Amino acid sequence: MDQPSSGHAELAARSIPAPLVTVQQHILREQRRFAGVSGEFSWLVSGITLATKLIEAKVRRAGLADILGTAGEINVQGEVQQKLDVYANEMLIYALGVRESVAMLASEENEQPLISHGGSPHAKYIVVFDPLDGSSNIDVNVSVGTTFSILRRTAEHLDADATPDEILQAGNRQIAAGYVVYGPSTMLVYSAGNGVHGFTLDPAVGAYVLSHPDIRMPRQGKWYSLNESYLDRTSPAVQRFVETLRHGNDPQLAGRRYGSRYIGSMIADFHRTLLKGGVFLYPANDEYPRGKLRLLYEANPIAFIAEHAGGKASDGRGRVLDIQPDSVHERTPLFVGGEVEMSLFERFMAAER
Ligand code: FDP
Repeated sequence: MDQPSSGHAELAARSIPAPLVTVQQHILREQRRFAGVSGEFSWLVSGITLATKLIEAKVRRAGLADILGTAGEINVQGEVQQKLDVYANEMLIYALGVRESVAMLASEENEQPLISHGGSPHAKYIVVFDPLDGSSNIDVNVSVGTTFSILRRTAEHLDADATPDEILQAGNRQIAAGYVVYGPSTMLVYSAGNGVHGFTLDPAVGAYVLSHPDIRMPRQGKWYSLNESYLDRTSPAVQRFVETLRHGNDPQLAGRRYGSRYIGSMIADFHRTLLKGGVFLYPANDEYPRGKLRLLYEANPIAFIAEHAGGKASDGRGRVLDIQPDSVHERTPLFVGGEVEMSLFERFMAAER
């Protein structure tokens, strides 16, 4: 006589497909493996996923904005049209501001950080973000993104308001970071220090589902990515580095001659570099003597993701994640890529010193 089957075997027998793993499930699963990580953290991340879904819905309609009403006018829903980056900022502030675990928010769009749950003993996190990076590309239907970095408060006692200097932490103290790229599909790339994982937004169910577990950056790629128009205004070492990639004339490159890819939307350029390999660079030049990209909410999350995927990120002198920031909106040069490109880069920079 047949033995009664267990629930598990029964499910398998009915050949129910493996359930989707959402970002929330993934974080909860990870938390079980690390003592001392509370549910507050996954609730915080759900603020980011909620806000970015609202942003993505708006980005998808960007091309229709002119039909529905121009900026400053009342549209058919009776809402005043807003610039997308202002909207994106408001959504993140709204979704994160109601999370009790968030003590302070700092955004590219706000001169000063915003205190959200001052004095709450539960408010132990700080979130720094760029709500819509690459926004100058929206008009021409090019991918844009949101970057974020999560820090722990540094004050010993949480019963006092967070102070802006608590934001000024080196990137190596990020407890999680990532970005969302609004491209042909919308994808969240995230790390809490235990691998880099990609979740694609399934529009049918409205959830980010695990599509790219444990992303590793290829050791060597075939593209470099920079705004080449500035090249003759950067340092000779950077110029030599790019020339060498182009000609493939260094033994370390094993004869590979690199091609060029530059979108001009950092997250899209970095996302390609993460998945396909190569190097993305935004060096200092005479127009931006300290580089253009912002350390806390652009370079740091990108560097965190790159390192946890086996790549490297440098400001030309050392590790991006070791830079001690002096101000919330400070800029930095950024060179980020795979092992082969970055070790060649470091050699060229060292030779210049
Ligand atoms: P944007 O000004 O469109 O927001 O950080 C800002 C940024 O875009 C990056 O996304 C992008 O990589 C860079 O500026 C492009 O700058 P250049 O036009 O100087 O190449």
